[in-house]
Amino acid sequence: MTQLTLYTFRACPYAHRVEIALAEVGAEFKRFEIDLANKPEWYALKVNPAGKVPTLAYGGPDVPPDEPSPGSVKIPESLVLLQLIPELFPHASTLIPSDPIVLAQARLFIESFSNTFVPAYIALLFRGDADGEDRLKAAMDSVIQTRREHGKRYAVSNEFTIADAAVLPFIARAEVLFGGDFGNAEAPRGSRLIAETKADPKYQPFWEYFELLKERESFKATWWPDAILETARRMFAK
Ligand SMILES: N[C@@H](CCC(=O)N[C@@H](CS)C(=O)NCC(=O)O)C(=O)O
Repeated sequence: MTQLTLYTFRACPYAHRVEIALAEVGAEFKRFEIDLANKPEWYALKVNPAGKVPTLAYGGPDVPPDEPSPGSVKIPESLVLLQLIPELFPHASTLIPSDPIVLAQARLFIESFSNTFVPAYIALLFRGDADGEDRLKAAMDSVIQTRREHGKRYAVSNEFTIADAAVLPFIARAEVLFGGDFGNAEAPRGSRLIAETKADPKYQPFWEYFELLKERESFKATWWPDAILETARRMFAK
């Protein structure tokens, strides 16, 4: 069997995309947690020179994760891995739509989310930017509009695809972190944003979509809010 080792970190939304994909395809793999506050020296030397998670070590001999072999291929970047994993297990999931047009729509959805929601989330969480709430609301609206255009159960399809796996970790973190007023936006900006959008009928389709995504077994098996909150407390000294 081909060796797979995921270098990951529970609080990281990018790594979470890959954890969801691995759970969706039912892959057997080794999971190794990299403490980003205290990275082992071998990680940048032998796994990912950028020192980032996620990274997947593919192939090579069966070695302990903390003794990585030069014989495996090390692949970083969550969106590359999100595409690769279902390609490695082509019959195991619906993550990659079989219709190339739907696949293009999934990619467009991810691209749009990466250019709107993700930077707005970072702006509000890490910098407390004054326009963070407005940007997040605009990004939520864009998710709503795309789903409305496609008229499907999930983002672009009636099946759960890479589009859904790419956005879910960020939406889930936005809810718990802003909802708990973690981050550099002064309280109660975050919790007000979450409460207001949940109460406003305009954003209801966004939160309904999130409720649907949360039902995935792949999410339930990879959702560690305690680890996320612990990391947030450490990062934001709360
Ligand atoms: N573009 C990368 C981003 C990965 C990333 O930024 N990961 C963060 C954690 S969420 C990281 O490893 N940062 C390095 C560090 O904190 O030292 C991806 O999509 O995988």
